[in-house]
Formats: sequence, structure tokens, C-alpha cells
Amino acid sequence: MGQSIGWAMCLCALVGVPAIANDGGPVAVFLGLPNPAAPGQVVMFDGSASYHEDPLMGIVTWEWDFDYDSLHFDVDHSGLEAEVSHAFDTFGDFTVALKVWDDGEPAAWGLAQLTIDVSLGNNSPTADAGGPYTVFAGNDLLIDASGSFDPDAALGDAIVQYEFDVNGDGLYEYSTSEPICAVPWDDLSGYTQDTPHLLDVRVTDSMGASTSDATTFTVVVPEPGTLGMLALTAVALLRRRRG
Ligand SMILES: [Ca+2]
Ligand SMILES: [Ca+2]
Ligand SMILES: [Ca+2]
Repeated sequence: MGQSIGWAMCLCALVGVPAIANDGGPVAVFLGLPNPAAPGQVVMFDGSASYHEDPLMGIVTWEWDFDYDSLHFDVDHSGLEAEVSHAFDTFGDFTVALKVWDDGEPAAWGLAQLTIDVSLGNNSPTADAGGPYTVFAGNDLLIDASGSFDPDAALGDAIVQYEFDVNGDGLYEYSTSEPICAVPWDDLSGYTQDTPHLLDVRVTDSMGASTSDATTFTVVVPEPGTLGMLALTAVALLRRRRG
């Protein structure tokens, strides 16, 4: 008996029909709509289909936990009415539980739970490739995409993946969870010099939405003697100041 009730709960949660459970007396049944929902959207919960297996007894109290952890029923709302509404502040899957109490002495309870999928209304992140970049031969190309952002940060969303296409073929060779990427010089040594090369950065948020931004990078080889001339100029300036 107990096992069949357990299976009924699992099936109900999967297909989104009313969640039903009981512990031999009062039986909790409720619906939550709409599901899926958006952050901040009011979700209506209706536990009026709850009932008692004993026709001489009734349900007198409805208690709700809007972030049930499947172990500790932490009451967020309690009342004599079967309906209640709640808005979830952030994206996520929230397990909502209803506990109904009967009019027995002592009172007995039944519990049901349902998962609300708060995933609607996600906005794509905005990509910022930075650049254009110049890389001196022999050095790594440092790409800084930290200007990228996700407009849903206040709703618990964030950019979780940065990808970099450095050869313009539409495939991303590098992937990081941070906005900074260092492309090793060994991977760039075959690129033609003094020519802008396409660099594409794609960012993806925790909901799987992505956008990309393009810039260029140019491989530059310093003229022979350039560094020496710069050093001599610096020394001359220092001498002039001291003199
Ligand atoms: Ca709670
Ligand atoms: Ca987002
Ligand atoms: Ca590529």
C-alpha cells in the first residue's frame, strides 16, 4: 500500500497532474498554475480537492511550504482556506508542499508535493568580445570578455560559459567559465602578420541562452631594433631631466 502511494506521487510529479499522498487519514491534493512560470509571476495553488478517507472527518487546516526540501516541512503559509498564491523571486525548480490537517484528536496530516518550474522570461546574455587586440609575436593573446553580462543577474541567472573562435570557422576552440582567455602563442604562430583576424566570443547563461560578439586580433612582429631604440630614448629622457 505504502509503495503504491509512493509510485503514484512520482508519476503525478512527472506528468504535472495533481499531487496526491496520504498517511492513512487526510489526503492532500493540490494544483499549481501556471507551471512553468516566470520569476515574480503569481502562481495560484488550490488544495480544495484534498479529502479525508474517513467520511465522518474533515480537513480544517492547509499549510504550505513553497521551498520544501523533502525532509523538513517549513511552514510559509497557514490558513483555513484551501487556496493560496505565491510568486517565486528567482529562476529555478521549486518543490512546493501542502500539508493538510484533520479535525481528529490528536490531529493527523497528509502531505503532497509538486515541482514548479520557474524558467519563463529568460533574457539572453549580452556578449562583449573586447578588442580589437594586438598580439606581439611570441606572446599569448589575452582576450578580455568581461564586458559581457546577463540582464537577469537579479533573478539568479549568470553567464556560465565563454567560448572563443579564433580562426573564423564558426567553431569555438576554447571554452572557459571565466571572461578572460589566454590563447597560447603556439596556437597563433601560423597566422599571417599585420592582418586583422576574426575573433568571435560566445557567452551562454545558466538557462542555455547565448549570444556572440566579434572583434579582430592582429599579430605584430616588432621591427628589429625597435625595443633597443625605445630603451635609448628612455635613457636620454632620464638624463635630460637629471641634467
Ligand atoms: Ca519554506
Ligand atoms: Ca539570462
Ligand atoms: Ca574556430
